Amino acid sequence: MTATVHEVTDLYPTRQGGEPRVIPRQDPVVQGTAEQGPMDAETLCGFDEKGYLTIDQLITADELQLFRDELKRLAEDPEVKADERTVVEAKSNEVRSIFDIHKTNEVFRKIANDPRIVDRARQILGSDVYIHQSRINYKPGFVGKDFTWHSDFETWHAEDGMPTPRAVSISISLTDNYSFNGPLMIMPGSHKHYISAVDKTPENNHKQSLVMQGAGVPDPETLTEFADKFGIDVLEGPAGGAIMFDSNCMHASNGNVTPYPRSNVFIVYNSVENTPVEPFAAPQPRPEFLSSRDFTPAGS
Ligand code: 6CS
Ligand code: FE
Repeated sequence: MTATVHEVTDLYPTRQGGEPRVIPRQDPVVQGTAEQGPMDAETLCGFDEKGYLTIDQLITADELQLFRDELKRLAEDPEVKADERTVVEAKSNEVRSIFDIHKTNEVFRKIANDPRIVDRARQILGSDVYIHQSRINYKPGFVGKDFTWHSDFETWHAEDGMPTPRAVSISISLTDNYSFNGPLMIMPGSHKHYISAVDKTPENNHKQSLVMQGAGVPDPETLTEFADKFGIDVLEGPAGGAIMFDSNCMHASNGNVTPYPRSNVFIVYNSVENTPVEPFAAPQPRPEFLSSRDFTPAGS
């Protein structure tokens, strides 16, 4: 098998064996300006510093109800459950995630291209943006499992070939996020430091990584250093709010043993100047429902 030679220099090597390493981020976090709007300088500065920002009441009560009804309908549709883009929880077989919903579902296609979100993503990334990935995370009551600590960019670099962390995610809360039902946790400031993981990427890794990530998960020692250095912000908030976070934030969420689901819709915007090349550390590219090859600018 011929080795893949990258024309693009790998500034973020990972999963090459050896020892875990921490590499300083080589790229700016915010590439747009306050003048470009809609966010002011203070908001952009906060994002640059912490790696995330919160938006109270991004969507209306009517939109929230519409999204919730759609969530219920999708989770109960046997065809959706059997689809390869749907991931179920290991034990309960309840729906854990549904990927690619900006392509397969008109309700979520619309919000994914809404200027309230796209204009913010364009401003942060300083360019036109397209949707790299979308998914609904259900985190159902009682059986919703955790998402262990990780950097999304580390996966998207290793397995999807995303060259730099010039990508931003938005998580729109469709249920109330309490301290106790598995809200998103972010280490503020961790996005400026890239953890180069050790284990190599197995063949068809996504078949297990979307249920329980293995390759790319940082080692406990480095995670402890990060937690000591950056702390852990627990992002509680009412349904309808949203969190935008840099692709290289160290983040996680705990399991949900409460009766209250923690469901969100998650959309990833990548700069059109940062489109994927060959994977940097995987035997083959992941399927299109995880890493879109449609670079049409969002919002159109
Ligand atoms: O592998 C991925 O692309 C997904 N995995 C996680 C744990 N977060 C980001 C992304 O949706
Ligand atoms: Fe993630």
